[in-house]
Amino acid sequence: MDEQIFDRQQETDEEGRKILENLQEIESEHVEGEYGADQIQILEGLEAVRKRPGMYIGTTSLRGLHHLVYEIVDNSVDEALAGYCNTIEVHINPGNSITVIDNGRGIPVGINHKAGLPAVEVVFTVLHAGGKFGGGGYKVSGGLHGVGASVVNALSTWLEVDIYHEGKVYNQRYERGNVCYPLKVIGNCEADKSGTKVSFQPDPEIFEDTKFEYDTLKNRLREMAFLTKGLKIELFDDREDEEAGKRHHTFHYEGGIKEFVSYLNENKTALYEKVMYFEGKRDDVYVEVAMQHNDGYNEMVYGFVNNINTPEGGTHVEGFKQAITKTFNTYGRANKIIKDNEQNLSGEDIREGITAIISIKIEDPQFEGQTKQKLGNSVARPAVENIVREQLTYFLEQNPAVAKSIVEKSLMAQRARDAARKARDMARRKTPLEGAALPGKLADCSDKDPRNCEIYIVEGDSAGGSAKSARSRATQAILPLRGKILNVEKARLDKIYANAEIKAMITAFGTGIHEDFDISKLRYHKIIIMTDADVDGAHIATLMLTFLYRFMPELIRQGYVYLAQPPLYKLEKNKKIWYAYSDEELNLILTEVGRDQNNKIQRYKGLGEMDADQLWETTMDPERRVLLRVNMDEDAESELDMTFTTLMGDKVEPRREFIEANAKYVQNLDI
Ligand code: TTJ
Repeated sequence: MDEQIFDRQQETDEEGRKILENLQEIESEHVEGEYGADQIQILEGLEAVRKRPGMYIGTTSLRGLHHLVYEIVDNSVDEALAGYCNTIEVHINPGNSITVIDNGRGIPVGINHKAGLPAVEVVFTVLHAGGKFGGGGYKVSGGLHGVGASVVNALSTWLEVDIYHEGKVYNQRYERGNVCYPLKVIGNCEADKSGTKVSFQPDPEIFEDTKFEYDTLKNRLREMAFLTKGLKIELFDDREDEEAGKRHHTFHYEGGIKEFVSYLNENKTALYEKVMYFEGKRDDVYVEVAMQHNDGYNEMVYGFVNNINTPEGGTHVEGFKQAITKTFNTYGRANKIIKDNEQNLSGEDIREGITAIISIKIEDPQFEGQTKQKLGNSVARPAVENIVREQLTYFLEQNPAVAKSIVEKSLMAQRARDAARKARDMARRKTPLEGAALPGKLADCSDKDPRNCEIYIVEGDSAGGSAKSARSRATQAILPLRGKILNVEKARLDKIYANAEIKAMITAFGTGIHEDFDISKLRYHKIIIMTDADVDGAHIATLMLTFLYRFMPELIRQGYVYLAQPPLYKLEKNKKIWYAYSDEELNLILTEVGRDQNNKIQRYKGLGEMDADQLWETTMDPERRVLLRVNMDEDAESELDMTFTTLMGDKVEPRREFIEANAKYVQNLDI
């Protein structure tokens, strides 16, 4: 591997040179001497960003707000990938401005002759100066999300940049994209210090919400650190007004994605000790793969291209899958673990319980698919396939005990899968035309237009009964489930398909699952999980969310899944009634109505304590209820698996931690 690293260093030097060259070629349409005309063009460019921010950052929601930070950090990560930077600091400042500091070479301060401006000013004021450097080697910025630092500048009330270079500190400030003054020297620094510091304040005229979520940044920055071995990323919450107080995290992984896999398997039981790690370069595609099986049944395969995750997979993930399917079958046959009369292992069998990261760097990534999150470059397939096949074959020969445990687990998976398939075929045969019949316990609604329809999944038969009498029959369906549903994290497919509660949900929704999943067949556009407002209820809700996430993640991604919010308290006073959904709310109401002995306060312990009218009024009436929509952070999806593992996994400690943190989780609805 030493050779490889050496190789890469030479290339990255080359990269730096190319970027510099590119930087001098960016705005060829700018005519020398016409500074005024150039300025107008720049301003028009950034004005376009402010007019249609969605076109540049996708959304002006909280997600778009956080993308501003990733956009700036990506530039520093590029400098780290080029081999010139090993530390990045991110600060959330009081007032929700952000500061990013790196110890790279510093954005060039020299005059870019074509623009007649310092290069740094070009970076922050010319649209596309960020990502579109052209053939400048692997860059994290300018990928799927990469829009360039100028977009961040345009969408900030102010932005300031300091550059530390050869003993001097350079500085420039912008307001809503406009230059406040020419680049100037504001002081001296140690001669050997270098780096870039950028601070910016997202514009409340643009963003719906300008308050950063520490955990959102934390999760994505952790992922970035895992993906860039050796890079230290620090996050500081310097806000004064946070209940949580000042927080700080440091992420630094010498092992990179190898440690990423260990982290994802942390709360599971690994099938063998080692995390496999394969690395190489082929046809200009730099490939890194890390994998380890656990004794569970889920597949966690995450693809990244230039540090951006690819939830829809693509050629890099296909290459990986092909490689392991072929290699394990070849090994199993050669070593007689798979008998001559037995069928080949399928890819799914081999991937049962696998945790794998496939991270590639490629010069000109092409993204395809519905949401442009699927890698299309065909060159990536054989690159990953060959590197994994070669190095995995060698690994298995060196580690026969590991090889045997994986092939044997795969054989068991194959048997379970066969059994599940037979059961499914039987079920299908019963109702060949319409698919399986609707479950007996379902009280369906009469409206047949899914857009108008909702289904309440209710914990317990008694609450189910109340919900059935309370509901609006036309549009609300009720499916009562008995007690705790099966934990799909701990069960194999045959057992999952045999579970009555799970079968009922699958048939009621109408979409099918896995490869049969078809969202256009969804029978209800709101799937509402209704459980008691206590720890047990939260646990049941989590079991259901786990099932939905593992088997029908699109329902969550597309925003069809909700949590009902039953009240915690009822307050009766002088024949008037108030409902409170939290302790704070109860306090507010009490402050308003006065605290005296006329108050009758009831704490609801479960849905069952409410009669049908109360349930309707407080939790089910579309005019009055509060629903929480479940969403997930698509920018750090790997964290989601961690959450579910922590919740549902084997080890006892982490699970307790979760249940304590659960109240927040359910309220935020971010899973
Ligand atoms: C580019 O190639 C020549 C030497 O400097 C390289 C460079 O620009 N490095 C660089 C940029 N390091 N850090 C940045 C950077 C950091 C932040 C926080 C924001 C931006 C836009 C760039």
